[in-house]
Amino acid sequence: MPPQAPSFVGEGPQTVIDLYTWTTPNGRKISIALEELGLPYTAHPVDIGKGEQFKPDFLAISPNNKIPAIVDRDAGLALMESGAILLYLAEKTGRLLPGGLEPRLRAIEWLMWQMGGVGPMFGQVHHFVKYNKGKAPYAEERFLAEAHRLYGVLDRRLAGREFVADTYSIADIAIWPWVSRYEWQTVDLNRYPNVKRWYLAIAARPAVQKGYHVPKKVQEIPLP
Ligand SMILES: N[C@@H](CCC(=O)N[C@@H](CS)C(=O)NCC(=O)O)C(=O)O
Repeated sequence: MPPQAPSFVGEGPQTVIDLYTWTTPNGRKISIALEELGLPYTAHPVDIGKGEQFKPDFLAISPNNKIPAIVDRDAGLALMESGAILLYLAEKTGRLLPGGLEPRLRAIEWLMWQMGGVGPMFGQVHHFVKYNKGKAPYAEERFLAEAHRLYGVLDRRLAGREFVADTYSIADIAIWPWVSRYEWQTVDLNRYPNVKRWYLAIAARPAVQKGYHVPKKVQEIPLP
């Protein structure tokens, strides 16, 4: 049975989640999840290139001075850290996280894999390989090798599986925007056919196509 829409959508005064975000993988995770869930939200751009993440108003919501962060006015709750926000949105709506102990833990397991592995490692690849090429060859080599190892892990996980936790979940939503930077990582997705198939299937989802361009459109979704 398709999941029920959360009861507060479209009822009474508009319930609004304020999303503080920028055009980066961590930010896009949340706009994609909000689009998938059909939750009303307002996106507030925080230009991290201009240092807006250090403004006191933003630090009151996100003390680690990083996007994304949300304020749920319904719940009177401010939250930072994309993994925590995804879990919160899934809990709030009862969607994008499977029921049953093991399926639920599998989704959380792969969400944590993204948070502890893919995000930090791919982030270092972007820093050294894309933005500072030639300055630190050892760091380029080390983080690129780690990125390829992680792509291999993901490819094996997706062999014979549509999504990382079987059904589409916040784990896929957390991983996908990082894979969408495969060109920055100099990674040829043809080397990882299961990842490529999964990536293209998620890229075709209307909610992903909308959420990717929040808070503004920078480019089309890269397609291998
Ligand atoms: N673990 C955090 C990482 C967030 C993060 O690294 N955000 C970056 C953009 S993708 C940021 O705001 N950087 C600004 C800075 O470091 O000053 C999460 O998943 O939310």
